[in-house]
Amino acid sequence: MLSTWSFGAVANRAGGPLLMAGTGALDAAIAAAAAVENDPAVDSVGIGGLPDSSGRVSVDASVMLAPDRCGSVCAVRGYANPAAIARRVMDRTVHIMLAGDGAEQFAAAQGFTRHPTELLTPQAQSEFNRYLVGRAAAPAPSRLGILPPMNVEERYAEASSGKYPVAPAEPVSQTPASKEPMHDTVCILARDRAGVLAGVCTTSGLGFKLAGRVGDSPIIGHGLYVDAEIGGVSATGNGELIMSICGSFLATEFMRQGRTPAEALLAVLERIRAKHTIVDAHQVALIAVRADGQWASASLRPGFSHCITDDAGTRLEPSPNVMLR
Ligand code: SD4
Repeated sequence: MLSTWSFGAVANRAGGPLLMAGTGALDAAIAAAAAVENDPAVDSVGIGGLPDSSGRVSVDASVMLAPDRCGSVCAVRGYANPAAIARRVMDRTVHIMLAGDGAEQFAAAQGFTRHPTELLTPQAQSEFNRYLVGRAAAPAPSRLGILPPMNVEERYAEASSGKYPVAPAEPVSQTPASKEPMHDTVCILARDRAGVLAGVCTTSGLGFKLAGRVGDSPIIGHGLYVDAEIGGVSATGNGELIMSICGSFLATEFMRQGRTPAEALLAVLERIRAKHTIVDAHQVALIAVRADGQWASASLRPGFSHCITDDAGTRLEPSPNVMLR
């Protein structure tokens, strides 16, 4: 079982023993995901997730075994375990993805219980209050997910008002951000004793995202892709960077072409670097497990850890494959 960030240890502690005891890959991965989703101390997934810019928490998740066995939900409010709901979408519907109200109605019909506080913990509420103070004090539109005016009419109308200063892109610094806070997703790849590979990706999305914004995590091929014959990949970090190049699908295809998991992940990060202006706040990290069990993680910047559970035990380790050192 391979998972993302330091809170991957919460996942692996719950799911790893199941896997070792012979539980199937998907069941073990969903149990691992639920442990993180239900942990209010993790400010990025399920209960305790940071809210959007309107102050409400919404969650996204996907699960995948193979191109014909996948499911996801996005923009779901009030349900702590979107990974399990995504699995029901896979198992009980002819669809792959349900969004918003419809996903919530489906969850209720499937017997999931709505969380009494809509997942917002006092800690997340106080982070939100701090965010509001910061937003009022220093409006930096690009950091709030709102770009400066982009079209000609807006630029013309706003030019004299100074209302939307156009911030220059921040350069990549020599000392890249290496802290883990602000990271928001647990990705889990599990390979069971029978060699079945399963992936789960679950998140409350980027903290303080615009209401309605959906990232890579619930979209098959972006935050997660599994092709049983080749392997599986899952991604975390700035969803917009990952989505722009179909990150998890691309890495899987690189493995299909014969690259090792580490080579495939670094090639995806290279593609992101080539196609974007990378700023200090950007981070992307990926994990991969090939069908034969070979695995790797990689990240754009230092500060990313994976958690691995195998026959030698469970280890939380910094990823050795870092693109921008
Ligand atoms: C998103 N990729 O919603 C997620 C967030 C994340 O570390 O993984 N942050 O864009």
